[in-house]
Amino acid sequence: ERIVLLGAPVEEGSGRRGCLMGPDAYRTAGIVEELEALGFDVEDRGNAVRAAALDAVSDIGRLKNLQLVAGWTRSLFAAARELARGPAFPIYLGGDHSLSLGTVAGHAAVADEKGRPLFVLWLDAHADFNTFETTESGNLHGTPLAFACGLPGFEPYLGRPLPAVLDPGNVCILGLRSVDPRERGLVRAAGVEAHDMRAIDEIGISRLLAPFLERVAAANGLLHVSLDVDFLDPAIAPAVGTTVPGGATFREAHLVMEMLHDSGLVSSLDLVELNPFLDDRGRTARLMVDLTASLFGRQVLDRPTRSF
Ligand code: DIR
Ligand code: MN
Ligand code: MN
Ligand code: MN
Repeated sequence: ERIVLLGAPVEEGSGRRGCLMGPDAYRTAGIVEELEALGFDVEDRGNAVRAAALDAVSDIGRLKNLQLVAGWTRSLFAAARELARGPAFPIYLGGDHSLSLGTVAGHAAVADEKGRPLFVLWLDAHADFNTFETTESGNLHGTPLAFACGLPGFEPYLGRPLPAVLDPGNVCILGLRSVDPRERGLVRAAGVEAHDMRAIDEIGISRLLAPFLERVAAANGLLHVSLDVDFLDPAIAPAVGTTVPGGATFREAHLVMEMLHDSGLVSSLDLVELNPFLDDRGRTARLMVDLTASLFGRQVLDRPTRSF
């Protein structure tokens, strides 16, 4: 089985610098070697290059770096669409979460070509469901899920109509603990399945995830996973610009990855928001690589593959 790595050194969508070093931090932390040790044939395609910033796109109000983010969206959409059509499993090495503006759109377009529904699992402290209207920070990494779900007003990213719109009913967000007031209304109105940390505390992360995986399986869907470093508790993952206390534990995060592996449903992965400038001796980068290894089958004891 083949895995393709594509670096997406995007940092213009977050409020600070450093995510541009993310792809190389994953390489330094051994992502290629760890996946090869699991028996995969890994091809590192290096880093994507941003398309020209569109002059036609004018910066709007307090939105930060809209032209540059639109350039990244266009190049990553094209790259993801090509990789989604191929036989290998793509892993996008971020880069801030605005890279998912392009990757999710690319995978949604190809799922549409294949006549299969795309599902998205969003592992994040934040919902990333802001629009140009609702964003309080102006940071465009807070918008990718709203964009993918077809909310209005994102013309500068990729023009309109979108190649394919993600059904909000096919999205599951896990790990929430920071949602802006107006953003919360959009999440509710769209009907996205969204679980906050309290739900994880009370119900348990596996009991929240399993029914979603059952839905993906029943629909013969493709599943894109977007893993934001801030899904994790900052005590174990300090290398992110938007830490929020009370995140997923080491075991909760690995359990999600292990269940995803057992499901056999995942078809593409974003690793986002790693800011190596904020890391502590590379431990966040290494944890993200270890979580990726769990998603690709690393386990302590052999288990029969579970079906969902
Ligand atoms: C906040 C924080 N909701 C915003 N968002 C993100 O800026 O829109 N932080 N994604 O990582
Ligand atoms: Mn090892
Ligand atoms: Mn995010
Ligand atoms: Mn986040």
